[in-house]
Amino acid sequence: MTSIDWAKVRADFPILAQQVNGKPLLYLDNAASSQKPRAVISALVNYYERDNANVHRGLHELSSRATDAYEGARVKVAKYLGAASAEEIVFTRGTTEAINLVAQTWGARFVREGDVILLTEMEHHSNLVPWQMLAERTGARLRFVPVAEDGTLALERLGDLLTAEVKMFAFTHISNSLGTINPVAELCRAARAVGAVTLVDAAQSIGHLPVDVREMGCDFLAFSGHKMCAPTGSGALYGRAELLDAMPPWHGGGEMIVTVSYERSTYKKAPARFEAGTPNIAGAVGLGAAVDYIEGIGRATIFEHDLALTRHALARLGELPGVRVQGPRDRRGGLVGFTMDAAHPHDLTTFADQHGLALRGGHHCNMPLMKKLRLPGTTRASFYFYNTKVEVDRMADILAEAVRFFA
Ligand code: C6P
Repeated sequence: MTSIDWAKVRADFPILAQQVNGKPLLYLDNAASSQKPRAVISALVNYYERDNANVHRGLHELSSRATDAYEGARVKVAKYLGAASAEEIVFTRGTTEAINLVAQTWGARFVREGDVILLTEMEHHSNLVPWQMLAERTGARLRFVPVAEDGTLALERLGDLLTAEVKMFAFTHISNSLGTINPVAELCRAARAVGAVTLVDAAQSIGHLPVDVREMGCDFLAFSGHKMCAPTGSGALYGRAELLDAMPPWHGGGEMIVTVSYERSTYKKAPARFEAGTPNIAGAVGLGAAVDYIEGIGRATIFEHDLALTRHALARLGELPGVRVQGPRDRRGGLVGFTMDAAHPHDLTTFADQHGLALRGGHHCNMPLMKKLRLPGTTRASFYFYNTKVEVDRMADILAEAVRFFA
């Protein structure tokens, strides 16, 4: 057991020490976006106060510092993901952009009419809509691995679904509404056996548990910086070098070309090929600082902490009449989605806000899944390492009050 002074860690997050609606802020909406520690905020301030310039093009001191900081962040992200090299990391605005990049470029090159894109029924809209758009353009078909009663994937169906026509199997690591942790390595192995390429949506796992692309055996992995203590608008796509280099460019413009004439252009290799124009330099610098910060605590330690809070939350929610938790009981990430018989998720979430408690209520960008579950949505509490057991108890007390209020 690693010994961490969690109170000291929490003090690194200035935003948490405030009152909301006259009550101490109880921030349990971390699956939507995490808060930022001083180390990340300072990295942004330092960058803008000392090093700010454009990257890759300037032959002056500040530009070379900015370039070093930007490319240094790429190396950090590559290590964090266990990638073979920094060339396998394409900076993006986040998970959504990373998945769209793959659907549009890899899809344009490799997907044809009659091919199948395999997804799961628990995908966030950002790992569904881009594939629907690709299917519309190409005549490919979508298939879905069902979600079973207990909120896990019905893996016994995989044999029927993962056939030779499947070109891509794209699935989430952790469901943002059910909390299910999918067996990524097993799914990637099964996909490889039929020659399908894999994409892992790591939006909900990236800052919460160890993620190693080579251990997983995935071809692509997408994540957002803002869910792992980094600035909004930062994130990355990991892609195996061989695949990235086989993909056509996406956005055209500066920095992604080798030669340009009035008629045509030739393009750089990845990752520059996919990073046209001036990138989010400060965002990447902040992302690098977030990687350092998280690694300073340790992802396995963060996962243990998440899990302890989740178990405690499940126990406390289990005491409340008319409250039903969605998703698996055991193996799950640090979030709990639930319904309360007496209250619509939006009303319950608004009630919580009156008490300084930030939850999320609604379909969580999982509309088809909510429809399948016959739910208008859920209310979701999602934890991070700066949350405490005392906060989970306070949440339970507020929800108990809501049960009485809405009765
Ligand atoms: N889920 C949530 O509250 P972006 O918006 O690109 O940073 O992340 C999209 C995304 C993709 N996949 C999963 C599994 C996600 O959870 C998210 C973002 C937030 O659950 C906002 S809807």
